Amino acid sequence: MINEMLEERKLPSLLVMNDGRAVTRDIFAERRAEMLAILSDKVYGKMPASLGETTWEEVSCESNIRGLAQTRKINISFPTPYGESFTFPVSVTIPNSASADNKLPALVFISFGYLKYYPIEEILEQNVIVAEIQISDIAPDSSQDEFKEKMSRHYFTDGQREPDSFGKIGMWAYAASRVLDYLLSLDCVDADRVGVMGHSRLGKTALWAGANDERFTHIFSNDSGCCGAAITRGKEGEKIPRIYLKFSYWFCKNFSEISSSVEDSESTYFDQHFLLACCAPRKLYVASAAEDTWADPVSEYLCCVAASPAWELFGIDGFVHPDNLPEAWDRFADGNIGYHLRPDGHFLSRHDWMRFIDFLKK
Ligand code: GTR
Repeated sequence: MINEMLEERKLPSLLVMNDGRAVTRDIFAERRAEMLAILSDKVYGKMPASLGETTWEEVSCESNIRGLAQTRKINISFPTPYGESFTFPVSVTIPNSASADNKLPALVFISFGYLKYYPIEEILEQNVIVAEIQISDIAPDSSQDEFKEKMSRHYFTDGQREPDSFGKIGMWAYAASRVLDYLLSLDCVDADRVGVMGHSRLGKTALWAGANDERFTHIFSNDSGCCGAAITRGKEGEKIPRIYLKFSYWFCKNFSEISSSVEDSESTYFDQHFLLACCAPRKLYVASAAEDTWADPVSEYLCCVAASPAWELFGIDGFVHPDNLPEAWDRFADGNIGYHLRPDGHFLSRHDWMRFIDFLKK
């Protein structure tokens, strides 16, 4: 049943190189580079090359959460093309149990800054380090700044972007990688379990961060929908022309070219399973919500199925799932792609967090 549903979406092939060669495990790295190039060029814009080391400075360190943890406020800086560095804050909460002898998993949480999305006490009780960045510190989530403020000011003269320069999603994702630079310098962080997570537009961002930066071992997307974890062809709810109309600043300028054609399988040669496949063979987790029809849980589920062959190429399980669509409360997390369908609508809940943390700790 699921394969038939997928066939109806008429997706471009994941494991065929642009020149027609079949992709084997030995050349998957080349295929990943091709897929990243397509997504960079047409959707999210190019990630800038690193111009030097990321540095950091601790601004404060306080005991927090009933003495369970400490919260360090750190300013992260990285060099930019015009010579000055760009600095943004991150709040890193580290359970007291963490040490060089007891390394803990860590998560970069790309955040809107709403506390209701962050059950921090329960996360800490699970012995996980969380580094929270707030996107407004990196680039405002709006087109009103005309790409002249915060990080943009260091990349564009008078807000002028090249056709393939990154949009806001790319900037937030780039910043998540700079936080990872910091986390990996801490001897209490388990480098084999460092994830990136975000909800909705920030779920798209977490996927793009994880697709690009292979040091992220676990990638978590919550309700990311259109241009995130949902297949575009045949998608319900939000579609490309609409997302482009309202949120073109999330993407590169070239996105305008595909905004009308991406659902036409003849003229577009990619879909969102390419984005998920760029995370292979690492651990990927996609969470959907049953009533979130704007994001489209069915298209998110099918995208996991469509991306799975990239993992299987490595002789490991990709998405292990039954031959039917999920029901609310279903969770499939035996393979290297995990998935759950929560009841209710579009938000980041305690339930989602706890499933993510299980997967990170597994
Ligand atoms: C919606 C947008 C979605 C999703 C969401 C969010 O308005 O259409 O793509 O990203 O915002 O970020 O909450």
